[in-house]
Amino acid sequence: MSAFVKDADWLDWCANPSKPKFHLPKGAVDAHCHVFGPGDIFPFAPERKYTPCDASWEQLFALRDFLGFERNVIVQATCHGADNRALVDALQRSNGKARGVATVKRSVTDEELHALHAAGVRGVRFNFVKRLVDALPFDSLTEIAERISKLGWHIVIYFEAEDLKAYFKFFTDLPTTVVVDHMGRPDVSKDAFGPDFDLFVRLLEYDNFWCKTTCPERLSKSGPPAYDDVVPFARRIVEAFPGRVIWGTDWPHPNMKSHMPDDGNLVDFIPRIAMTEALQTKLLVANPMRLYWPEEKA
Ligand code: 0GY
Repeated sequence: MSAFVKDADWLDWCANPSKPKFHLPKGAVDAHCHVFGPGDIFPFAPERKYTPCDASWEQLFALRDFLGFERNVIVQATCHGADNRALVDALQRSNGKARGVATVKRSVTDEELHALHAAGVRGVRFNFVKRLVDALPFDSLTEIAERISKLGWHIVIYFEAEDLKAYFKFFTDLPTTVVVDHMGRPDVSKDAFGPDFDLFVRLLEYDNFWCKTTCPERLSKSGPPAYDDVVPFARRIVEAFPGRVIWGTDWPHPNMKSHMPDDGNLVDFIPRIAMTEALQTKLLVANPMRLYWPEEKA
């Protein structure tokens, strides 16, 4: 019996995804995914805001192979807080085929940062989504940013669109490459060329900013399988910033309430937002390789 009971309304990841019709290019990277536990081995954090089902590294790597990806970027999930053991274990079991984004506190030591680097961590995540975390104060984030910049790491930021205006200066003052999760969570019932999304585009005009054109399932109001309402937003970003976009499944899709996506169907979404082979190769191979495996020159 697991020591953890998942939330009553928790939706489990899809155990039987469809085979994508879209053939991923050779070397494709799933650049946003997570592992959960297993809770009996890697306990969920006491301060977590949700308790998920387990989602192990074996299951993640099986999905990678099934969908046709070659590598993963595993992002520390908030249910593990700043305890990165499940992430590090997955990285170490990947034979160099996974890199990671960790969560750290101000109290993290240099030795701990170096150990994370040796395991394959290349970034930290600053999360401003209030339902997921109690955000750290800005001065501690600034201090962490300075320290990790010396390792050549980047910062992944996750926030809600309505908070962008308030955080804009803090974000653009960050001293590293900055990668934005899920296109800054736009309200896709609005115009993809309207003032709200224009503000997000202005953020990406800073050339140290990158964007994950991820999570149609999370953003869509029109829903699966087509997620039509997300297409113009993602396409706008892919076409305006082709050298600074990446893509990932977001498996095992924490906190989905409306439905659980079929990961094969999510892969089939890619050619609708990156419409040429050249854009697809940048999004799925060249860009994530430059960010996470820069030592492997093409
Ligand atoms: C995502 C999105 C979510 C959750 C987390 O770390 C997390 O708990 O990232 C969310 O609930 O929107 O990127 O997986």
